[in-house]
Amino acid sequence: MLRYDNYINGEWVPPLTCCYTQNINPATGEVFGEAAQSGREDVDRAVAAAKRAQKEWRLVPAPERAEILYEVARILKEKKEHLAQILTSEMGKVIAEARGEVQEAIDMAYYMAGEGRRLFGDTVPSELRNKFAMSVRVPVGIAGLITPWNFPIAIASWKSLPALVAGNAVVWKPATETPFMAAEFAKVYEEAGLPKGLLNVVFGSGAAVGNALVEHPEVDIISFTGSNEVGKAINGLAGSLLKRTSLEMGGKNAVTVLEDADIDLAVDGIVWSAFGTAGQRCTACSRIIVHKAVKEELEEKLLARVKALKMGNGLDETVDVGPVINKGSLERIHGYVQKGIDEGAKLLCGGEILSEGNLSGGHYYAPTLFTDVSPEMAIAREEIFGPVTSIIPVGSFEEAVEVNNSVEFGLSSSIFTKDVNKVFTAMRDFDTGIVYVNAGTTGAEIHLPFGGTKGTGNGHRDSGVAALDVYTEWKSVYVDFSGTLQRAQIDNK
Ligand code: UN1
Repeated sequence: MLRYDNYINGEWVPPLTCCYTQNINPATGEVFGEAAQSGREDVDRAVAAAKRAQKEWRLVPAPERAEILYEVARILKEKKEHLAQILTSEMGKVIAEARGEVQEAIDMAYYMAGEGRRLFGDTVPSELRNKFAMSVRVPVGIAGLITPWNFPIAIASWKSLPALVAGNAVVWKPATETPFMAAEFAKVYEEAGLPKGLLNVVFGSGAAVGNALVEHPEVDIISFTGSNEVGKAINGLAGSLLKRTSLEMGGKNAVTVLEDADIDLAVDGIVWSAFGTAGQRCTACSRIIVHKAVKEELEEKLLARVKALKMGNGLDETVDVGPVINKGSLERIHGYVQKGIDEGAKLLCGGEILSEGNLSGGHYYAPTLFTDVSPEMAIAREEIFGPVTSIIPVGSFEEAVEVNNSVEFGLSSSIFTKDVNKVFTAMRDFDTGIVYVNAGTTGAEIHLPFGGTKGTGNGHRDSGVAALDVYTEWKSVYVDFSGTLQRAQIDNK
């Protein structure tokens, strides 16, 4: 059995609590490892190591820091298949998606390495003679990263790479469900030559390790991806300490299908966005807003495709949908399905926990499609985070926009239409951080900002150049070369 200890100051060290928690393969229910269950003292040690290492790292020229990121990209590429296999065994997503996720981390490493040669500031004309004015980016200090299990390496890369290239040190609490990927990612950094203490991994629960990170006076910024509930709690705690937070939370993303849409293409987009990763993406399509004129055609074609999805262990290349992460998740999803039925939605297929034959022991939920759902129902408002999606019929484009925007989240939305005027109107009026045209709601690329409005986040973005705003402070510098004391804000013209 594998055992994952904490990674602190470049060493693999057991937790001071001496306890470990089991890591379970969601496809089979088998225990295949255990990870440290750390406490506050382990976080203290990691933060102390980060503090020491960052003192020197901030002075290393950014292009030189970036050299290590290029190495990270190269090693990730070399280990891509190995990492993808582990990812599927630990988290459950099908192997093709696991490869795609590792690729997302590779792309992010190349992209952020490039940023090491930019990290642009501004030079501006001074209001006074013989004076120079500019702004530069400086590191925030120590970044506390709290990452989820559904994208255990991609999301960790979105946060750790910009933090490091900008000159910060990192203390990272990965999700308890996916410690193996975190340990493997730390090994990649180690192999790439990242100096000791700049990336520390502390395994353990949110209540113990997460809270300790948020409360630690030497941790300058918390970047979190996860549930709305936890994000709000972090924000409350960090706010009272005047600590910067970057929060990425839920979604209730919709695909809108208008009467002039290419229905086959829309079906492709919906199946991929709703059932890929077993619906466990914060960008997953969990609402389908369809114009009444094409509802029947869409329903029929979609139902045929959903019924044909093959479930099983994601290591089997022919499987379309893998397991969900754990038993608790199965129960939560099933609870939502029950609620949908109780509230009068029509169940077209799915709606059950599967455990027969090759699915026994795993956590499988049948791909589920509801229709005749109204926007007030719980299944149309709350994030389910599983393979469940709902058709909501509407009478017009305007009504579709209204329904799209009626939820508390604002991450991703999509529209299928050939009408260019509606495309641009949707781009403007969909109240989400990401908008797709003639594609599903998933598949954001790392060179653009990732994040959302309303209950999805607090205004910050992961990935893209926007990520640098999370991990840097602006410093404004004035250089006076006049040899006299020139005073600003004095009316001496
Ligand atoms: C998430 O589910 O938290 O856009 C991230 C996408 C992926 C990332 C999803 N690139 O679907």
